[in-house]
Amino acid sequence: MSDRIADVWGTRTPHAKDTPWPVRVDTHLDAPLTEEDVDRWVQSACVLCSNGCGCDIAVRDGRMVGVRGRAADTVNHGRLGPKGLYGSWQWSRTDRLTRPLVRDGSGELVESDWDTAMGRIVERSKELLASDAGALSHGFYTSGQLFLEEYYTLAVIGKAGLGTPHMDGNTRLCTATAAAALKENFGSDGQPGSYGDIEATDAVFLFGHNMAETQTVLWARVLDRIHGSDPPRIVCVDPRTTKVAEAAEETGGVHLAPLPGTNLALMNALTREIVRRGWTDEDYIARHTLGFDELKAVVEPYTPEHAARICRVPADDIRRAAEIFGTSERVLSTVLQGFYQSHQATAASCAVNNLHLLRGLLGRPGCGILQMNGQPTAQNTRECGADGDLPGFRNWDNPAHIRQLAGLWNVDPLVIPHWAPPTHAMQIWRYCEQGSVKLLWISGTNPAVSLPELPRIRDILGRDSLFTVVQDGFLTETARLADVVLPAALWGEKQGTFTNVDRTVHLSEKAVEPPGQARSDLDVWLDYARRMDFRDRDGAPLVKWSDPQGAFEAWKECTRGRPVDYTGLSYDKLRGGSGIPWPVDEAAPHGTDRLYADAEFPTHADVCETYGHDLLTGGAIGEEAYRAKRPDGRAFLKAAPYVPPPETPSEDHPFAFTTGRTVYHLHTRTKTGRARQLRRAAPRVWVELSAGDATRLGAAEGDLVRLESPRGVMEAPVRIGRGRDGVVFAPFHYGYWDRPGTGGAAPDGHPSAANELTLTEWDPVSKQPLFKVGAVRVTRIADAAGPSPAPTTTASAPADPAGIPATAGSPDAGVTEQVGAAPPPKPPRQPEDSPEQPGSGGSTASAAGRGGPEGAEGPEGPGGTEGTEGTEGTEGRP
Ligand SMILES: Nc1nc2c(c(=O)[nH]1)N[C@H]1C(S)=C(S)[C@@H](COP(=O)(O)OP(=O)(O)OC[C@H]3O[C@@H](n4cnc5c(=O)[nH]c(N)nc54)[C@H](O)[C@@H]3O)O[C@H]1N2
Ligand SMILES: Nc1nc2c(c(=O)[nH]1)N[C@H]1C(S)=C(S)[C@@H](COP(=O)(O)OP(=O)(O)OC[C@H]3O[C@@H](n4cnc5c(=O)[nH]c(N)nc54)[C@H](O)[C@@H]3O)O[C@H]1N2
Ligand code: SF4
Ligand SMILES: [Mo]
Repeated sequence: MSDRIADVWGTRTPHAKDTPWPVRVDTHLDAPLTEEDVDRWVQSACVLCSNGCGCDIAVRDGRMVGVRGRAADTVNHGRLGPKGLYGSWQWSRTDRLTRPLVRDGSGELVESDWDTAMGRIVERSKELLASDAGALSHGFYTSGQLFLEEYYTLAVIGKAGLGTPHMDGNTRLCTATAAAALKENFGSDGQPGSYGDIEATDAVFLFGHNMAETQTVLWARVLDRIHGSDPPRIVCVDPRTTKVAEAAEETGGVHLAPLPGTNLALMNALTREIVRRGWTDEDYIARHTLGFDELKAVVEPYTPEHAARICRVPADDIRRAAEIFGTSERVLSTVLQGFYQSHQATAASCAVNNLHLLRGLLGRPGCGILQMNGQPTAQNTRECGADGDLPGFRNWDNPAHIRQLAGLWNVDPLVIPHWAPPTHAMQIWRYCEQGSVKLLWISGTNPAVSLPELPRIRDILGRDSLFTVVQDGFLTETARLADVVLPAALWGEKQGTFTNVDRTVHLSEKAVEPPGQARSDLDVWLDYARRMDFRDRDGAPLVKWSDPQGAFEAWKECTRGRPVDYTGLSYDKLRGGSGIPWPVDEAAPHGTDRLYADAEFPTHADVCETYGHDLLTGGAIGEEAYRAKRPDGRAFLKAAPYVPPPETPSEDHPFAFTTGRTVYHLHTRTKTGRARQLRRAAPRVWVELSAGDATRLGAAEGDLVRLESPRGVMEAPVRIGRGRDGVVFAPFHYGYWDRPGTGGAAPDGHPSAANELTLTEWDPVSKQPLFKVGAVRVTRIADAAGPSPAPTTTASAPADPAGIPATAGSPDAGVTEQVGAAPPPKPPRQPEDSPEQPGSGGSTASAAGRGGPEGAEGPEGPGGTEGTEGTEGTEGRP
């Protein structure tokens, strides 16, 4: 048994480059149960991050009692991380919402029933639709954590039933930049790379991505290469000394620790260096890209010395990083929130895409780009158009795309909002503040903790002019401020599919009944559509399905011929196997590992998802200007000059403030805070100061400090950490649901949410808010009551470990790891998919084997873990 709180990544299974990643099956069951006690194993995939690890849910007496990684899954080869092991199911028996709640005469939320709650919503909805405000009075703010079928249903209701442009997800806070950067360079959303690139690569660049804590199983995959022969070098761009940064040092790579908010200056210098040193693929650039000359001109001023002054990193480190990128045969890049949640997010993320284009490192094993997602189903929010996109990666500005949707849904094209770009979340909240959005339906997100500038958000949610519906499994901070609360069935309690970062689609089966009267989000929206009586042109019901599979089939039609083609998938095909990456169509019936192998990009004006933007200002490029460039399948090289962030340290607020995550919690902790082992591992908030800054402030480990920004206050004990001077870091996980009734002023007097401090600003292209840049003042306010509660196993490890207890699990944290079970069967993708074969819709299918190069996932292996390979249905006991 291993303790996966203390040992986050589990036992190493090292292997050489271009060899398969060994299988290790991780199982955790509620102590003292053993596999003998499990009634059924039900196929699923973990929804606690974007990695999408395949797992089976253990069910006993109708309840979830544990999980086991699926050996056959191409994503995880059996492994699970701490969140997946402990946090994916333990919340299921806790204080769930079991009945709808509505406000009574005195303004209290009281238990009610579905008829009353839905009746109130529908009454309000109809009243508003009949008023002058019409559909523009309705806003939807959804999630990256529901299922594909739910998003698509919501999108059809919003876009064709109501006709409101005010629909977005918390994906705006999460992966809006991933989508934006992919669209700007390649013409459409869709990750080029595959996780299998890890097996084949020579260098991994992580840009603002703490993979070690936020996709732990993907990091285990990297670690197994690092510990094998011919390891890749790691380059980490992060102001903190994360485990990724440590690996950079260990592998002879580079840790660049830029001041928050300076990423683009660094990227411009890396680009300039690669161009000037001649590490480019001139032929690839000439044949497959546009914009090289402009790019060279933009980056020209960014000498390593110039960028070094802006970023406060050594110029030689920039040169070394450029050299590793420029001279490694194969490079894999990942990008995440350190880049996305910043003021020049899209420009900096496009710069990563540029680097790959400049070297022609795309579409081949080991040469992937992963513009990461964070949430498990964020990809689907984007694909299905439950956010500010149109379903199937269609272009709102292209009338032919609108006609396609209108035909599919059998509605008048004019119903589908497309007279202006879809409204992004930050603007929806602004409309709520101004009073023009009067009904806000929030599902699967907890904005009273996760949005920037919480004092403002609480104020908006508290307004009488706004009728708020909150659909969640728990009484969150946000739910407490709602007019109607709808109890949602959660993961394991409903069926549906979702898609991870490398486009791999999984089916998650229903394992247990939801508690009380809780219903799936799908059922709630189907009920709303029925009660609203949305109709198509012929008077038939607009939404023509009544269950998840029906929604999936409808969705498949919506993707036909688009880059995101699902037409070759089915629930049955997803059963028993191991995850299949889209596009899956006639040309690629078994899925597609890598996009753009033949360097044919979906940039044709008739195909592309956007005509693009100016990266500096966000100004939209019109159709005519776009067509005039004749991109015709070539990718765009796009650059912008660096400008400083809107808030920088000043005399009043001398520290740069940045925020993020710890390995043990997901976001606002509604699930992980209810999982025993995870709660104990990171029980309360802390803030991280560098040793130098702590000394200057007279603060010792554990001392209580107050952080103040121009917007709010946060108070927490100090971890004297290993970050760079001048930067304060705080995890944003700690709202107040576990100390109820406080609306932001915590009962212990110490406001603990990092977003009390953050600012209402966003990237001009992706509109993603800037959680990683801000400025604060720090004051020491009380002596330590002991060391801070920050974990010691991660980036929050103390600079000086003396006297600080190491983070470890309790005896019930035991996990079995079966190393050396049979590897996943080799997916039969190779014969059908030929690299030369153009995919549909201008994108290109290619296949080089999910596990990387030929043979990387060879079928041979000893025996096999009993049951984990089982393909006879999903509920059979092994
Ligand atoms: N354990 C855990 N895993 C998760 C989640 C979780 O809540 N907990 N959430 C999931 C979701 S939705 C997401 S979006 C992902 C997020 O995954 P990540 O992006 O990896 O997580 P963050 O901690 O938000 O930020 C990553 C790093 O950015 C660094 N950073 C801060 N400012 C800057 C800057 O200006 N420049 C650069 N280069 N780096 C900077 C931080 O020090 C931090 O280490 O994680 C997913 N996985
Ligand atoms: N300061 C700061 N703020 C940040 C970030 C940061 O790095 N720094 N990161 C941002 C990012 S990347 C993200 S993704 C957001 C996350 O922010 P949120 O989305 O607000 O965080 P969660 O706690 O994941 O909230 C999800 C909610 O959905 C509920 N839920 C889970 N499954 C279901 C379901 O199937 N149906 C329904 N109806 N409800 C469900 C959960 O109980 C939970 O209340 O936070 C953002 N905020
Ligand atoms: S890496 Fe992500 S998907 Fe995999 S087990 Fe951990 S939280 Fe779940
Ligand atoms: Mo996210």
